[in-house]
Amino acid sequence: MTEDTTRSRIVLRNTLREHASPYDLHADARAGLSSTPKTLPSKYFYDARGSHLFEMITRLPEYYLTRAETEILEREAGRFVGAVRPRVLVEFGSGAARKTRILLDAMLERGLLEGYGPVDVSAEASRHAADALIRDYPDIRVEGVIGDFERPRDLPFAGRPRLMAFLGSTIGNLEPVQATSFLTSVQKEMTGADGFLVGFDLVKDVDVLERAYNDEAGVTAKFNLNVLRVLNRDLGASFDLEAFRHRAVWNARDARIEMHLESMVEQSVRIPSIGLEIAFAAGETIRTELSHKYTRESANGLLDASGLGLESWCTDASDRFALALVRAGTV
Ligand code: SAH
Ligand code: AVI
Repeated sequence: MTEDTTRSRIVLRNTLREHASPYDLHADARAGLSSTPKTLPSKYFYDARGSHLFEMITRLPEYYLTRAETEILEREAGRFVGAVRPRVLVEFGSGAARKTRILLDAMLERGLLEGYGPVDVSAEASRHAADALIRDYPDIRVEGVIGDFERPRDLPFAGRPRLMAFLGSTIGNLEPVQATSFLTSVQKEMTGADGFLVGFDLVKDVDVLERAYNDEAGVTAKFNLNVLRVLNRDLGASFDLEAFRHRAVWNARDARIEMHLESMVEQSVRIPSIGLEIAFAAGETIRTELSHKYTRESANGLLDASGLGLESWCTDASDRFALALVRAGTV
């Protein structure tokens, strides 16, 4: 196969700079850093370095999520694919698309696989994943979107029976109101032939949860601090990465791990491109990520509110993680 034939099997439409794209670092940094408490959306972690650090996180001994979800996929992928009989897989927040292969293999084995539609803000991760997939799946077409999944319009492969997937518990990185609005938008794009797999990390022992976000090797700390590098590079900000430290704590009231960057000293940081000078007290934090943990009941409530009907709920053997197969119903 020539390079050209290989390339022509990949189309990645970049919607990040489109009018009204919800991916707007200038606007989000201005709003988040001038609010109290200070916040930044977690989607800005994922430049090339951040995506690479996330891949390292998935291999950490403390980060059980990826292993637990892989266990479920290895056991159930054939059943999910047999139930939906999709010709294509559309994946939100696809990243390196490694677990994806378990679903693609199950589709291939049944002679169903035609295409893969990744939707991710990370251009680097998407290109890398697409290149690797067309190499390893000679008959697949990749038609993806480099863009924000919070505006899931014109999803790839409309008209084909699709399995949608939102793996890794990235749903947990959205506040419940945002999660409902995202799931509702996907539901509106789905036909009766489509199925949707949603991964939920489950509420569990606080120590296990906090360890998963405070690994011994300090990879999660690097991942968290990476967002300040992104602001320094893309907004000309002057964050001193040595003057902030990573914190991840369980918030029992809202059933979520919160990641913060704590200013270790009183300081001020300039971001000329958005006209901000931000004052930090010693100990003050920027909240950089929410990672909500679900129960079967709370997940069901979310799906229900989004017009999605639960067809099956599968957990790993230790009940740490769940994959829900859902169908579009009516709100
Ligand atoms: N699905 C993979 C990767 C999860 S990491 C897994 O389960 O291991 C989260 C992924 O979602 C990253 O690749 C990141 O770039 C992407 N992402 C985060 N917020 C996003 C958003 N709002 N729109 C599109 N992609 C987003
Ligand atoms: C992508 N997302 C589901 C991860 C999580 O667990 O919330 C991101 C992450 N943050 C710290 N470690 C991993």
